Amino acid sequence: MNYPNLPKECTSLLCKYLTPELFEELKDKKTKNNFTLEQAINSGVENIDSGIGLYAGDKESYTTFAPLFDQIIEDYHGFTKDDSHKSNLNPNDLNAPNPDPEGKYIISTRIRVGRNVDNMPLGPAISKEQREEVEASVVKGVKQLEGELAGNYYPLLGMSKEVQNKLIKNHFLFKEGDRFLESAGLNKDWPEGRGIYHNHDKTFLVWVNEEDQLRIISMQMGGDIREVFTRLVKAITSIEEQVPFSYSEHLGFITSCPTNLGTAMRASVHIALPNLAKDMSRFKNITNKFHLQIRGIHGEHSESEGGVYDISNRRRLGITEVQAVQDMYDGVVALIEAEKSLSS
Ligand code: ADP
Ligand code: IOM
Repeated sequence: MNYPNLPKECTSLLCKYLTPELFEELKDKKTKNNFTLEQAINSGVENIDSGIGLYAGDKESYTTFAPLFDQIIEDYHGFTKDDSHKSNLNPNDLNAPNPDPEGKYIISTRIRVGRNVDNMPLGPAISKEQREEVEASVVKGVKQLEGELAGNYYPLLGMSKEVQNKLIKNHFLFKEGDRFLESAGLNKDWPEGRGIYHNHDKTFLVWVNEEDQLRIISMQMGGDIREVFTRLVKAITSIEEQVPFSYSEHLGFITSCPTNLGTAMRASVHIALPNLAKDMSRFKNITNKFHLQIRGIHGEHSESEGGVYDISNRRRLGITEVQAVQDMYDGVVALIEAEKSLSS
C-alpha cells in the first residue's frame, strides 16, 4: 500500500497525524489477529469528513500502531502515555440535581458505555463465528438480569423493517449502513450477530455487535441525569459478573474507536436551544469550556432539527465516569442559563 491521498481540506485527526514518515514506519506491521495499518485507517481514508478516521482491530492495535494511536488519543482526550486511567461509578459522588425540573429544555437523557469481550478481536477484525460467539455470550449474560433490567433480546436477523425503522426513529436502535463503520469493516456479515436487548419500558438497552460488541445504555425522558446514571451503573455491574470485558490498566475499557477508550461513556441530553442556535459562536464557547460535543438529533454525523441538539461529554479517558457525567451536567446548566438569558 502507498501513502493514501489525504486532501488538504480533511480535518480528521488521522489526516492531522498520519505523515508519510509515520506511514512508512507502520505500514508493514500486523497484530496477532493480522490487523494492518491499511485496515485501521481505511475509514478515515474513504471518509475525509471523519472526526477521527482510525479504528483498532484488537487490543494489540493500540501498541502495534502506538506512534499513531498515542498522538490521536492525546489530542482527543488530553491523555498522555504517562497518564493513568481511573474509575468512579458511585452515583453519590455525582452532583446533578435535575437542571430543568419544569421540562422546558431537556427532552431526554441517555448515558451509554461501550464494552468489548475480553480475548476477542474487536469488530473490525472479528470473524463471523467469533461475532456469533460474542452474541451468544452477551445474550446469555443479559438474560440473567432481573427487576427493572429484565427484558428480551431481539436479533436484527428476522426483525421486520417496520419494527427496525421505528426503533431507529425513536432513538433506541443503531442505524443501518453507516458509511464510517462500513469502511472500518464493522458492517461485515450484516445483520448477522447484531441485535438489541431492552427492558419493557426501553429505559435500559444493550446493543450487540455494532461499533463495539456491547453498548450498555440507560435512557429516559426528562433531565433526571442521576437516575439515568444510577440505573446504568447497576446494569454495568450486573453484566460484568456474566461477561468478561476487555480492559487495560493504562487505557481503561478497550473500544474499537480511540475516542471511546477509558470510561467509554457518552452522557447526553437532547435539549432545545433555539435561541442559542442563532449564535453558534456563543454556543461553542460554552461547549468548549465544559469539554462538550454537539451532535445532531439522530446521533453522530447527523444534523440538529428545530433547535434541538444532542449535547454530551467529549472526554472519556483519564477522567472517571462521575467526572464524565459531571462535565455534561455542568455544561448543560450553563447552556440553559444562556438560553434563558436570550429568551427573556
Ligand atoms: P452513541 O451514543 O452510541 O455514540 P449515536 O451518537 O449514533 O451513538 O446515538 C445513538 C442513538 O441514540 C441516536 O438515535 C441518538 O439520537 C440517540 N440519543 C443520543 N442521546 C440521546 C438522548 N439524550 N435522548 C434520546 N436519544 C438519544
Ligand atoms: N466513534 C466514531 N464513530 N467516530 C469518532 C467516527 C469518526 O468520525 O471518525
